[in-house]
Amino acid sequence: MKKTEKNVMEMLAKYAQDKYGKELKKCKNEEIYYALLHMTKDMMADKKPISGKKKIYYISAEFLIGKLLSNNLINLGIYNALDEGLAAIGKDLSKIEEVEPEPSLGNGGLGRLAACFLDSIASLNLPGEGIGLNYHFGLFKQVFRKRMQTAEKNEWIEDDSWLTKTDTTFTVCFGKKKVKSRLYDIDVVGYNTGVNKLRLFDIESVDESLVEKGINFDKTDIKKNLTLFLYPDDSDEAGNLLRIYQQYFMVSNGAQLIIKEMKDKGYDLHKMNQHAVIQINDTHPTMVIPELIRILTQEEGFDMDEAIKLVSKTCAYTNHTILAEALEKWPLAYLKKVVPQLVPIIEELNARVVKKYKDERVWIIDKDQRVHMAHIDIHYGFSVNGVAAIHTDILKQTELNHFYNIYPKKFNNKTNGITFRRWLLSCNKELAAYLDELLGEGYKTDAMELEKLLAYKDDKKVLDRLEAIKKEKKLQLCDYIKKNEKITLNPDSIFDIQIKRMHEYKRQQMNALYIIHKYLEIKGGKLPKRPITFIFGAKAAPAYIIAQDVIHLLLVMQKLINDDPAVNKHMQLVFVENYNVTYAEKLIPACDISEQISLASKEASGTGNMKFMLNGAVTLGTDDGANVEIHELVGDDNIFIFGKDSDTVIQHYAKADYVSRKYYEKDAVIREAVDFIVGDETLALGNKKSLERLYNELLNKDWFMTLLDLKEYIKVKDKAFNAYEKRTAWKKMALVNIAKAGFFSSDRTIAEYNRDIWKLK
Ligand code: 26Q
Repeated sequence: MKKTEKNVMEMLAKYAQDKYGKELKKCKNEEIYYALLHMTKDMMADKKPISGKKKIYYISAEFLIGKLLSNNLINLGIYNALDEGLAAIGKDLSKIEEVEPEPSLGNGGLGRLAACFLDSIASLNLPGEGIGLNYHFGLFKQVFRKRMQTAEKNEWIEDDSWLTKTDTTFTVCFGKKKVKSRLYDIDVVGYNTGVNKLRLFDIESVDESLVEKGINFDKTDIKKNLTLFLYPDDSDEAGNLLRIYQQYFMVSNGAQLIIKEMKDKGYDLHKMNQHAVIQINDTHPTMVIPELIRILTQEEGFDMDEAIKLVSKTCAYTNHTILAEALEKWPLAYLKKVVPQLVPIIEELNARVVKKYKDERVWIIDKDQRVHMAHIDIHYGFSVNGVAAIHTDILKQTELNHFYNIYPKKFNNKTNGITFRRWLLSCNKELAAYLDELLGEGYKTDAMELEKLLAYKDDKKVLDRLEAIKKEKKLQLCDYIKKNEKITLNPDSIFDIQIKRMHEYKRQQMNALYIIHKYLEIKGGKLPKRPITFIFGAKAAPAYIIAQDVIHLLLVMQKLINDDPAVNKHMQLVFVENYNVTYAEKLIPACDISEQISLASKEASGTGNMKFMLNGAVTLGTDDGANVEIHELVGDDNIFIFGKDSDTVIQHYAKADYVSRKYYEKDAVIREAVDFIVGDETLALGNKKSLERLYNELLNKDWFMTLLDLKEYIKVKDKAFNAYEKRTAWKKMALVNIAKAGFFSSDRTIAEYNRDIWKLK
């Protein structure tokens, strides 16, 4: 036994003895998990907090952190020692990790990005904190009933958890209503560095018993419900008001915390921007700007001009979307109801803009008395960034062009990244170990070193080993899916995976139409060269009806295909239930073809695309978001690109000349696939209303232009499946994708944020 292994095992044995009064060997996995949790928390508490003159506060409504045990152990440098030590006494660390519930604090990309960023900020030894909310049930748990999505509360907080209750409390006022907050911390340990914190605020008076059936609850009593759920249904006024309550609660606590820290450290508040930089993650935390101005002017004696200037030098904004419906515009009347104290500040901010600019498109309050949150950020922050090159270009040239003309210097790009600690070292230990062997461990801190792998492009031994690792990960996934979905998959088939939030712009419905097409081909006797397994994972917002219909269609197809012995030999379909970070960690390493098929111009970046690439999958995608940069890095030969480009799509919107029915009418293949949605086979298994609604949507609206790209998608997807048969060439493609993934390390992204925006050290 090596020294560290002996030490950590001895330490763990002591924790187990103290807590359960028994030998480690006699402990159940669950007991070992809690012993490890306490040991790890104590080790992190003993580590040096990362400090410095200036700190980044990353404020975000979502932090999709995933399970923490494995990552914390890796970053503390004790994973392998524990893994081996536990194995020596007949215990399996990967089974122990399963005991941990996954925190449910995010929807998707934006929340997961925030979590990757916290890991990289700490790993680059930069002082930084996440500021957010401690949602008790977070995002709903997805349960399928009658092949439909239903939503249940997602309980993740246990008595023993990574959360540490602190003594910090604040009072947050909503007009005359006062609410007491309480701060909970989660330690964020960097890779071989020190510790930062994720600070999650809660209400003291939260009442979990308010939740009725599913995720319904009384939306009126905010003293009890404020932190129950993430993004409760926003289809009605009460839901919208609750979102504003949550947002203000988050930023008011954040602002109070930042000011308190400044004072505790003896800093001059007038120099706030030298000690703090606030990154506003999408518009959800925008109210931090007027809130800070309010506090400085009303409680700290600043005059308005200085307060505005100072806050503007402290706040920076990241945009994550160009979808009009996702850009927050709150009716001024709602703000008056929830946060009347901010309204005069927002009106003042608007008045200054109106005085300076005649162009109404840049005003904060529009003629319908709606407050455009992004406009506050752009006028009163010092930096505006998009999250991939094409996304930033579109912001500059179209969506935010009138702002870009005013503030060209504020705009900058920060292409997203992912933490390789979670998305390689933790979720694909087999691949990481092999890379260690081939390349040394330098790539773990300098991801660009992965390029050294290119030297092995023609080395049969290396290619075969990569293939063997992929096979192993597929077998592990098959086991997991068997256990969770009760479906037996064929590990020798091609794994084609689309996992992400369910949304029309991401076009899962286009993938569904391909699957229908393939099903019809197989029924007609045209068989694929090798069986294909189509895998989906996605949650749809409870109020987003068409997205629910797409889930329904796919679950109907799943039943139809998997139950048909003539078909299931050649293709299988599984839509995994309750897709989350934990599931992603199993799915991504097992993937052959990564589906990134959004309508060009609509996916700001995507980050799943990067995770798949890093794990040796080949992308089938449109030139959208970060796919464009993946395409540039790997070249035409190592990616499958299809579809109309973003300029063409933007033109279609500008001219309003896309008519989906035309594509349906002129092409028999498209017609057959679309008609199948409401054919006898599907209606026998599915809900008529839902399937007809989806059919009509595709024919009469198809806002995200599914039928525009369907034919080319079918062609290029078939090409990808055929390419898979040229095994050596395919394995080379996988190798090139891994080798070129280094650019997408969030360490690179964070280094750029720091160099251009935060300027911490
Ligand atoms: C807004 C108003 C009302 C209700 C909900 C919302 C809302 C909630 C969540 C708007 C947006 C979100 C989340 C957005 C998101 O996850 N965006 C993704 O961000 C990733 C990280 O930058 C990108 O990679 C993805 O392309 C982008 O879709």
